[in-house]
Amino acid sequence: MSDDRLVLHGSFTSSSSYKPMLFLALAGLPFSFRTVNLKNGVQKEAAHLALNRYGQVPVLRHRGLTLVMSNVILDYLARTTGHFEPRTEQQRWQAREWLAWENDAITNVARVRHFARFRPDVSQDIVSFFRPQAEAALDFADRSLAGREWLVGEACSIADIGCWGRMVFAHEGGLSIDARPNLAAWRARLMAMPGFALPYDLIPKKDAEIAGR
Ligand SMILES: N[C@@H](CCC(=O)N[C@@H](CS)C(=O)NCC(=O)O)C(=O)O
Repeated sequence: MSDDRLVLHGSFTSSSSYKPMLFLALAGLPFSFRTVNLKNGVQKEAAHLALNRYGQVPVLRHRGLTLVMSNVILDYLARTTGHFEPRTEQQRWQAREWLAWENDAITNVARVRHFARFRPDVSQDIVSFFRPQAEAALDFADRSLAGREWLVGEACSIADIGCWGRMVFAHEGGLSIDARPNLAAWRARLMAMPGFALPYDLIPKKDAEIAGR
């Protein structure tokens, strides 16, 4: 396979995998998808740990590079392809600021969903602990979108893809986008973009070659 081909390793249940996957789908870029079965613990096997020392997905391989952490991958994709990169330097930094905030705050949405959906074996007190932080993160994003279409500048950027990508499973944790009008309108704008799909429709359950458009 050519070194120039983007290869994304991920899982269909993973919001972190959805983020770069959505970027590639919206950009219409061709790439190869390699599925990592989280349920079977493939992410902790030696072959995967050699790619991602944290034993997680996603991983992006490109031109001899191996990149991990979904927001680092979004940063790389924006820099190397030019898609979803804001126009001015100030905006480009601001987009990275949103990604850093996302990793601090919207991660709580992913935690609520993770423990509510995948860990019925542990006390659900943990969900009660993270829920207020998840609600606060969604409220902050909702307020930030008041009177504007996108988080940064006048067009969709990696800030929007990163923040939306990690809140996409909010409903699986009993959290509501619908109850937040600015977030709901922003989600509708994202959903109207060519190539948009929700994770279970977008991320293959098997290895796949994606043609792009
Ligand atoms: N900060 C990381 C988080 C990655 C992450 O939590 N990945 C999850 C799926 S969303 C995973 O691989 N979980 C399996 C495990 O930790 O064993 C990123 O943004 O990429």
